[in-house]
Amino acid sequence: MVVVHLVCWVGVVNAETIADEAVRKKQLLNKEWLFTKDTSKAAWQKIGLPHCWNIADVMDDAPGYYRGAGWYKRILPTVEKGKKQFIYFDGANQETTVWINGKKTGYHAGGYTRFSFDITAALKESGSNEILVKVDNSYNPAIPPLTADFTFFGGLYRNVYLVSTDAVHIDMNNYASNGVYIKTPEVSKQKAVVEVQGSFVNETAETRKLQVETTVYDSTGKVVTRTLSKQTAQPHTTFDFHHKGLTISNPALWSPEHPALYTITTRLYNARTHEVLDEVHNTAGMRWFSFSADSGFYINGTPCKLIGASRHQDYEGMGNGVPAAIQVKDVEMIKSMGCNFLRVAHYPQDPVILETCDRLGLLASVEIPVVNTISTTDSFTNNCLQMQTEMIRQNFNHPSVVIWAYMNEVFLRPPFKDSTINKRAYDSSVTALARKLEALTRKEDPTRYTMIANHGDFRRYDTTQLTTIPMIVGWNLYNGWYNSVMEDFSAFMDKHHRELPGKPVIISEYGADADPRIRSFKPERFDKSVEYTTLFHQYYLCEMVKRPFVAGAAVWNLADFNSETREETMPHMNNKGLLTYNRIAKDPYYYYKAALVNTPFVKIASSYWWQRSGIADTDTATVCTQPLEVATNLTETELFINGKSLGKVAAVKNMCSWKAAFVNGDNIIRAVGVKEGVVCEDTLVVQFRVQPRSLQSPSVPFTQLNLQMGSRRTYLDEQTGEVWLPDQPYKPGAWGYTGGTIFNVKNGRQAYGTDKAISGTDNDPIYQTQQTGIEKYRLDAPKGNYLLTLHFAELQGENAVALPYNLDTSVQQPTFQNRIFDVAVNGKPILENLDIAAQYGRATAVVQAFRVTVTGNEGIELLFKAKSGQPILNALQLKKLN
Ligand code: GCB
Repeated sequence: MVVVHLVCWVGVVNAETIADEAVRKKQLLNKEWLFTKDTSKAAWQKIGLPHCWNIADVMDDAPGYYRGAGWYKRILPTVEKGKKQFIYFDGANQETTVWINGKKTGYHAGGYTRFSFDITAALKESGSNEILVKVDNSYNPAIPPLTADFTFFGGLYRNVYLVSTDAVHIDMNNYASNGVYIKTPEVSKQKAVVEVQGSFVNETAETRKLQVETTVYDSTGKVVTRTLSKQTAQPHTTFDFHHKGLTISNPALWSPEHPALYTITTRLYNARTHEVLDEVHNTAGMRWFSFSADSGFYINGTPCKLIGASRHQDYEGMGNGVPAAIQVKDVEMIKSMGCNFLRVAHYPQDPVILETCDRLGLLASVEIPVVNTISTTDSFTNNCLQMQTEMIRQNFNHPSVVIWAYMNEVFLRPPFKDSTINKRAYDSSVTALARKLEALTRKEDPTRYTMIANHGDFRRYDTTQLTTIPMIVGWNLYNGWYNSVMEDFSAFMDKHHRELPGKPVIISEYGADADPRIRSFKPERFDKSVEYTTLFHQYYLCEMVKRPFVAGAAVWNLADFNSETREETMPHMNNKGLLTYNRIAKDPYYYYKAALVNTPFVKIASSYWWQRSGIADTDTATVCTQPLEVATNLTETELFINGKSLGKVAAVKNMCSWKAAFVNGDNIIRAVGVKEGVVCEDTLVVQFRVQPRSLQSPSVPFTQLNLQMGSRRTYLDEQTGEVWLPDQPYKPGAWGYTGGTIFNVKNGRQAYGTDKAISGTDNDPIYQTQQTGIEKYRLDAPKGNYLLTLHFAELQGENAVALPYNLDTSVQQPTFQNRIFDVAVNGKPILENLDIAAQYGRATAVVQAFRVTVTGNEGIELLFKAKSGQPILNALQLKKLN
């Protein structure tokens, strides 16, 4: 390589608008692909990109999903003679091999970074050119991630495009970056100094006289400054250029509030003819920033607490093959929540993500997917280094990026079960890998900070120096969720500050699961209720805000995401999202918005919870009183239900709460706040089913009752709109159980029923709790014909597993005890010798429905008779037929 030092001049600036990258031709190749998993069967199927082949199998009851090869082929567009042709992949998971006209032209390892190949030599000058691509998402011990709490969806799931250039062009062979790197070595309010560096290539057989020009345009397209260098380029040679000292006076600074962008264009000219041979545009932002161990993050000299979320890239019904517009919306949702930070976790994502961060003013941390564990091999190390280089070079110019990160909880799943691995040797391999990645990152980009995200085992990461090697320590903390109590979170942050006084800190993760179908008036850890998660976030945010040394925090996670191995209430999903899998806001999203935005904000927090049910306040009442919360940044708001004011209530931690009396049917809720004379309001229609307290109630005639045994939460079946209520001990005139205890897989410690998925149903929660040892169930139903449905599932046994990421392993599973029992209704046997485990299997939904007629005052009485072990009941539904 010939390194050329050139004299630059900063020219007189003229008004001029920015042209597109008109010289090189970029063609999107997302259509007309054929796909198959099995080339031998020739079952090619027409598809378009983005494409993901695991959409269905990650959601079914069978464990696992297809991890193997997928083949794609298509005919390439006609190529212009004499041009260079490069094929670009924005991402394919995870190993990709490319053949052009049967000739192998490239291989890439890694599922989340871009890659490109020069395919010119393999193309035919006439006739059609076929591209065949093999993508393979099999486990490969040399490629991170090896394990993780997310699904390794296979497919050609991002854009593919063909770029054709002149034989003299800006370097296309630099880790799929655009070959131009922008630095701002000096930025102040008065002046910004820009440096542009890159390479260009003369792939012709002739010597060429060339010019490289850098032009800086402001956001209106006006030229701010320009520089030019000249080079006589020998045949088949690559040249570096380095344009220094481009100065912008009184620059428009880039910040979360004012994300001013400049465009920097690099043009390569034929010096003789002034023909433009190649051209690349980059956006750039003028800003400076720093992290302090005592006072957090600063941008342009101003303190700025980084508050945001992490984002996974998958979406309901699409896996990882998500169109750009939907991805952009995710970033917009973070911004509109009032955040200024995005942790792009656990891997680099689609280019539109950081482009949108630049545009909206979100600061970003990006990382490679070294998650849970590492392989101690050279090939693994090399792949990590390659990914880190790709990530940095491909995203170098984004002003939004302030952190390059490279490890996440690498001591969570160490491979000690493999007896060939010695703990001490493993620890030192992790340290060595961290050192290599740190050194590489600092060399590649001395202008950003580095970070490793650790789980809450302080000593483990400290003794292995993972708290010393990076510039920022990230802690993923789940006190009050996976372990201990919320208050331990505050203690942990203080411990960091005390014991690692020189280290800036970011809470790189915190969160709790909220299954949007589950609600509770007595929220508790692990119940999966939205209410518990809202309390969790209120606590965490307030505690972080109190501590200036905490530079920032990212909620885990922006949206629910697929993690195929997870079980729990919504199998295969991680429900820590502030948004659902299809991006509907849950209450905590509105809590954050209320806490973070400055413009007046009033929102009925539980807008997702518009189908409700509850028991009437008294035996004769027609209403049911339940809490209702409004998220706001005003000091107080007023709530109206069906036109009646419930009064003004002061906000506590950005929430106002009332007890609202709901009537049967539609309830119109209106929340109103006023700030400086401006009225801000929100409305919601809640469909409420008032459940009579007494089944004989004349005021609310009985129609239907859905009960979950052993449960303290309500559950909405989103398909039927039926709400399942917690059960109760028998109350005369009403209903309830006699005998037995609430099933708890961990003997009363920290679990909520079982967290094992239940096969044969989508309504897992109604089967996951249970009354064990039940003797009798009585419903004082009035005269009539009924459909009585009993739901059972065997929850005990060695198959029941703890939450996959539960760090508390101290609790033991009870051993399986066989159970056989009979059930009779009003003296008539309806189920005999029911042996659920033997007849249906464990953790499987069993539904038994019966018609029951009540002729007088006898009601409905179920008797459970044990033949062996203890009888159980998981849920019960009673519907009045006539
Ligand atoms: C973590 C991991 C993340 C998981 C998350 C969870 O600490 O970094 O990948 O998804 O916890 O929800 O368990």
